[in-house]
Amino acid sequence: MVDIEKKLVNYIDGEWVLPDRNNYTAVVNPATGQTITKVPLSSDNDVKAAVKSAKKAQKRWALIPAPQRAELLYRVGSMMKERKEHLAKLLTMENGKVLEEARGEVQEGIDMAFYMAGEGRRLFGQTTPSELKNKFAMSVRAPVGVVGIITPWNFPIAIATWKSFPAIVAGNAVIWKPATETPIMAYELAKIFEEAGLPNGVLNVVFGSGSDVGEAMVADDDIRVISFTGSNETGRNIAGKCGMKLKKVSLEMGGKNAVIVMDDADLSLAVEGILWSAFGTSGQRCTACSRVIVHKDVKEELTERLLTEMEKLTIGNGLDESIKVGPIINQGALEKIDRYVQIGRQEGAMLLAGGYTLHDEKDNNGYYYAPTLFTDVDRTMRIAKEEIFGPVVSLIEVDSLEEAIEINNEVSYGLSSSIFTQNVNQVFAAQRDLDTGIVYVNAGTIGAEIHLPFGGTKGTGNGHRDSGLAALDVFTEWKSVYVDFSGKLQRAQIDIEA
Ligand code: UN1
Repeated sequence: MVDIEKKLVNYIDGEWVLPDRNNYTAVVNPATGQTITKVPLSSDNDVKAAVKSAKKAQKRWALIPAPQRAELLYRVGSMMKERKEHLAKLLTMENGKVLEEARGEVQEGIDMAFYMAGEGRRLFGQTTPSELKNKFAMSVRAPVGVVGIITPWNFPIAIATWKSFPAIVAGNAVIWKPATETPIMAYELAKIFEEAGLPNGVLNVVFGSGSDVGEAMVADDDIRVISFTGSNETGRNIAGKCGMKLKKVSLEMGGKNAVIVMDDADLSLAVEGILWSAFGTSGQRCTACSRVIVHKDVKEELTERLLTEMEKLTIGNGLDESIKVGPIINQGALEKIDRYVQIGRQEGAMLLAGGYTLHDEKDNNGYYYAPTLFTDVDRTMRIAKEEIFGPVVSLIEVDSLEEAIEINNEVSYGLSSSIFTQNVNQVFAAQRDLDTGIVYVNAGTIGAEIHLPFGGTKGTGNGHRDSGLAALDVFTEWKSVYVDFSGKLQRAQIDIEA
């Protein structure tokens, strides 16, 4: 068995196995700076072993009827539900997000389990008439084979369920590389699958870095899909390599999400929405609000109200239920956020709140950043265009809805957007014209539900979607099947006379 207080090991072919080389890195609780456990830095040999086991297992797994494969997901969902509190606490410890949000993330995984289990009894294909007599035509979803999933540290369990559950219910076997910062959720989820009775080799977890494990997965011809959530740079690198190999790749790479506040908005609601979207998870969501595009007539009032509410935010260790904003994942991320704040100052934006790192009084080795608000931000500034991935918001003033939409759309990302207005015409115009994969009306930019497609336009991805039914398109191939029961050779397009 694995003693997670000492170190984690890989999960390959239904066994917990030591990595190929004796190389580990520390897993640190970002709230305290203390080491929780160690995680293997595996090599391409570990990936090869995982692929070998997955190839063998997948053939058998695909022959099990989908409703039975789904039974297993029901069990996984039920076990996650029973262990929700346990999982949430571990998630807070390895990732830092506050307990309430950790519970929410685990719930997202539970929802995904039950939703995808339902798909085991649907997995709808299509039937369509043939152009020929006595011939039947249909298209069915076939599993792709062995698929690779690469998941980030900011949603270590939810995003893993968005990818692995549809893959598994559709009859694939999975090689999973979790982020090295947050391997405990991967360990816990794999353990749940094991206890739920998943056949050996259908899910394999290989811990390690992107440059070793990730690259080996991309390079391996037996892995037919790579589904990745993470940074833009890494995603583009993966896309390039997969492109040359004609390997299917699904990418989700962040956002520069805006809340638009119109002059008729319910300002109390808008403030709540902005606070939750911008400072929840310390801004470390792909969907986090990092721009507020505000109508000039309500700018002053909105700013004042925001500042008043920001002062009330409690910052610290997320295990303490009174805390609203947890730590930043690590020192590197903290420095990146601070660099952006310095850039914002140099660019001439006015800093109204925050703008500094801080220490929790009890856990003074954690990585904390004060919720930060800039105003007088010009749309051309870097802080208005680049993803910061931290608790930093830029206020941009506009005169009209048209201008707000133009500014929302001119960044290179297109994940999430939101508008606060009570004008129904503006609602419909905005939902049509905002160039993002997710649009909210009178709600912040975060809080996507798992049965809708998740992803975005432009630099956010490459057209695929996580979760929702769309996830099945990533993990299945369309197979067109023709059954000719005429007893003679009928040539399509030629023997078409009635
Ligand atoms: C992410 O930040 O990559 O919509 C995922 C949300 C969450 C998922 C975020 N349900 O904010």
